[in-house]
Amino acid sequence: MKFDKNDLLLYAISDRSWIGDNTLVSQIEKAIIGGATFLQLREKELDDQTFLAEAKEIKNVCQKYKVPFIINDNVEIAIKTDADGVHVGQKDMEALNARKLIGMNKILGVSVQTVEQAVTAEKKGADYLGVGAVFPTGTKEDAEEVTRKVLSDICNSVNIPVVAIGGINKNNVLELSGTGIYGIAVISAIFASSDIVEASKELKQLTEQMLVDD
Ligand code: TZP
Ligand code: MG
Repeated sequence: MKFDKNDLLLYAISDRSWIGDNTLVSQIEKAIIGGATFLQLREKELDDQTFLAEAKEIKNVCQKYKVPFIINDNVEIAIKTDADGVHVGQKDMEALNARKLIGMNKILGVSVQTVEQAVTAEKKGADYLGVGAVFPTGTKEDAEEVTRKVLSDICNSVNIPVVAIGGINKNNVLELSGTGIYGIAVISAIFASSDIVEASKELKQLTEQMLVDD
């Protein structure tokens, strides 16, 4: 088994724009200590060499806590670091290609915004889907909005687990109850916090509550 569906409960996605005087690796470790159950390294600007070195370091932290380690977009770095998987968007490498390159034993996540994209991604080999933005977000400028109905239609249309993403925080996470998701993927609600451990802890508790209310 590559991962347990329940590992998707609190999916933390890194963002170096919030690191300030800290290091990304220490921020990520705090998120995991607080309760993050899945970790995606998302880098948009780094050159390959720096990205690779950083990915190796963060993979070690994830391994220490037995948290699946996923690389955003960059299949080559995922392969080179022997990451647990890779996550691709609709504008990135096609899911089928990514699957061919990483093999069957690695985790493939795909971002989708429609039922059609979701069904296609599952056919092409996705292990889980990220669906959003479910709320307005300032983190991804070109994020398209996905309604609650579409989110729930997607959950009903595929056999792989779905995580919601986009603008999710402690004040709105409970609104996702009843949609059929397995967890939430968050950037700023964790990494923009001045207390990352506490922010993760609180979000995890609320997400568990949201799923129980389901
Ligand atoms: N994809 C859709 S919305 C989003 C991504 C990467 C940004 C999520 O960031 P935040 O800060 O949790 O809204
Ligand atoms: Mg992408």
